[in-house]
Amino acid sequence: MQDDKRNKFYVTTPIYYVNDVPHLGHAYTTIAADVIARYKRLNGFEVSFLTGSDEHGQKVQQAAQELKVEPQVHVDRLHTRFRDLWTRFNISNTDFIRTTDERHKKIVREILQNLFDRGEIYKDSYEGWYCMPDERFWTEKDLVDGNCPECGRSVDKIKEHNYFFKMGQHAEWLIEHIQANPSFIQPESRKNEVLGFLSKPLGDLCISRPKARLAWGIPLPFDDDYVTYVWFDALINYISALGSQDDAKNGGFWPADFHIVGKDILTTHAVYWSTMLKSMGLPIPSSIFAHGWWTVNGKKMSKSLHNVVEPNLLIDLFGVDAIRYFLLREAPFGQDADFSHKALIGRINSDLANNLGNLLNRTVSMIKRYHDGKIPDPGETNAFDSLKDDFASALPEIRKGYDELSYNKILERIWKLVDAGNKWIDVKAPWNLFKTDEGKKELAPVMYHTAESLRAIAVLIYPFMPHTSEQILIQLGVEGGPEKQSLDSITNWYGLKPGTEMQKGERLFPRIEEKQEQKIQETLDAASKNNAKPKTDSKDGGLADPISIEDVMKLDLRIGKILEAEKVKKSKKLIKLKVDIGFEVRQVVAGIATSYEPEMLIGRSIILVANLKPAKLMGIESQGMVLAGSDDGQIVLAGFDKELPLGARVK
Ligand code: ME8
Repeated sequence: MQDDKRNKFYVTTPIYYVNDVPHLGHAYTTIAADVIARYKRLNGFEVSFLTGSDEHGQKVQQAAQELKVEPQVHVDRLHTRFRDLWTRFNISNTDFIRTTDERHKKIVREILQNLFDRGEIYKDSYEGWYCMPDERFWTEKDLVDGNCPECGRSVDKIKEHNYFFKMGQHAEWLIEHIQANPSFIQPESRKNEVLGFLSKPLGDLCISRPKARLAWGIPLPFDDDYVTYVWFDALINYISALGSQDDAKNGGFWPADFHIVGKDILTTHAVYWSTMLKSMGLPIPSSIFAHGWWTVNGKKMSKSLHNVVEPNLLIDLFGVDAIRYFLLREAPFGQDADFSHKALIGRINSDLANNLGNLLNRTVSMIKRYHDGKIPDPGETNAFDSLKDDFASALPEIRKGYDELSYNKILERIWKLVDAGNKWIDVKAPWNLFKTDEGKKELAPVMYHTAESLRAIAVLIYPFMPHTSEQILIQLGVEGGPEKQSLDSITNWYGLKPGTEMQKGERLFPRIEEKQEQKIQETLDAASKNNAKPKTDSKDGGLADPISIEDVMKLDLRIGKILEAEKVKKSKKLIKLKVDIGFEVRQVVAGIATSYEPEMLIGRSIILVANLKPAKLMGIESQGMVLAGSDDGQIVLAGFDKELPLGARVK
């Protein structure tokens, strides 16, 4: 990390796909970035903290088509779900970039033109396998069982002209850089994944998509028939948000100190982005941190699995800071973790209510009782320095934790200090000191140091739990909020002014009792039932009633080949097909236009329900039905790994 970079610190999150529902996984990354941003501010850094939304591409175009609105209208509506969630989570981002912002599109086009002029981008014909949902090309050897290696869905063979970025020339220096800079890819364990990727020949990157296939993107400045590949567009957000590629004009924030991303997008950041920057003549980021997954019952959260944990509901039930704390305390940042409400409630009751809440409540009520609600005088003696020393010795460990983004270790260390505060009260037993005149002499310094330890804890937890930190400081009568405190004030101690009147504050972290827990569980169950309601076309539930083998045999399924395809006028969904099933040619009307362009269909093998009674769709007779599956509105035609003769029966 470049702590000496002119006292400026730049941290980013991925820009999230605007058409996804924001879930706890997205919140995780964004909260983690918020914590380091707040920590750096406490250390006097000027911080640029960027998040945003990724708004171009096939899925957005398709969803907008289905809703019969312009894509821009669609993304204008959708991106606010992320913005609003970040406000609720108390995220202190300094900017929110959208890839449809003019400022972004302008810089993307400038960069493309510059690379093209310098011969870093060239046009070539390309033949490969294309995964529509992922908008990615694959080579034959990338495919797994003939399917997309990323999402497992079917791929289409596509031959077309496209533009390529000369990425292949960059492998050597990148490997050297990764090996020479251990903090470039963090955690350490992820480094080998990237090196493994780079050990295979690194090809050039296809960075265009023909407009005929995908119109919703940034047009290439040197060829209006193409738009920019979403990843080439999206990665540039980290530069375009700064307003310029020119260091003098971008406020001196580049290179980024941390790109915080999930492990799914490490390669795009470590390889695509680094090589893009190199050919743009810009330094590469100091560090890319790829964290682990939040799973539910061992499965990655995903909209299509209906298992996403809805963050707004969690905030309503448990409060913002409890969730921020839990997410970063529960598992090491680089590793996967399984989410459960039970574990969350467990942490709230033990760490927050019993430990921190208890320290606060005891301190405040004793100062009220013994010192009239005013911060007492610590006196001259250093006989009470043991608590102060505990805090001072923890600070270097905590700082180191931030350099490595070991959030769970930082919190663990802070909670040892919370325990030390509680233990101090137990050992000093102010209630006994209050009983005798001799004891009363010690009472004021004991209570001062107790209160001061609480101030120090408020400062330490500020990056993780800003609201709680603020509330504790209010109760201690400290003015100006946590941002006005500094980490050095923990070593210097004596931050509280004797005689300051304490203030009434919110009751923080009441215990969640068993009865309440039951109610919470009911609310969550109801919500997840709603979430899990199978759609009629869902792949993971909603099975129809059983049928017999005789019923199955009634279906006459045949292999066919599409000879002609054209869109049905005035229909967004229907395509009229001519299908050869060996012994005759059928006219079939299929509802697949949201996922297939007619040109893509010609010559394709399909499976036809050949004995379906003819029916009219928009006045056109359909003599059969084409088999297809769907995932989140994406329709995928059924087919076979190997060519079969036309008219062959499928059983
Ligand atoms: O990939 N656990 O956007 P995206 C933890 N637009 N983190 C998770 C998660 C989970 N279960 N699910 C998602 C994109 N995330 C691109 C990024 S950047 C130039 C373009 C988090 O909406 C995690 O940070 O699919 C992951 O990398 C990111 O969301 C993916 O967000």
